[in-house]
Amino acid sequence: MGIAYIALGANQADPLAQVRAALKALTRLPESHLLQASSLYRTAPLGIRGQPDFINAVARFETTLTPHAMLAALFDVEAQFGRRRDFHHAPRTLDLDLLLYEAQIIDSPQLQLPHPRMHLRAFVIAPLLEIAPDCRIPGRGRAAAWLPALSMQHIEKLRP
Ligand code: PH2
Ligand code: MG
Ligand code: MG
Repeated sequence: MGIAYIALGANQADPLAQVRAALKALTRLPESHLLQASSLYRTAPLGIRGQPDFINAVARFETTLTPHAMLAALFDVEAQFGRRRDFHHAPRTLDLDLLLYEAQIIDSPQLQLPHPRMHLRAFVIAPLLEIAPDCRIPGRGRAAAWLPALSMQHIEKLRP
């Protein structure tokens, strides 16, 4: 049994509805229990130009899936939501990224844990801190310590 954190993101085809529907779909993730979800955030695209704003959120799960099995289950949900992998950073109806799994450090071709760029992304760190204020990122220290450096990234917490 492990605790895992997942980031949700969408910037196509009514992203607000996509992320809401994805949270509902994630309550049916095999061998897993959705414990808590953050607010939804409207966020400016980071590292990509000329794309619409994203809706992002983070959720915490308890699971008996292994990290790789969880990744495969997340790909299944992305596919259900019509995700196409046309090119790197293509606009997406739904992106589900495994951020953390317990304090595991994994560096395989399919999966890197912790997510290698999570500490550089306000759209991950802010929602993560909302549901896990004391969260630590293996190798990077307290998640909260990264937030000040990300203050120029535009994110807006949406009302429930
Ligand atoms: N995801 C990316 C790249 N850039 N920017 C925002 N605001 N939100 C995302 O989810 C996002 C991004 C790659 O997956
Ligand atoms: Mg992804
Ligand atoms: Mg991503």
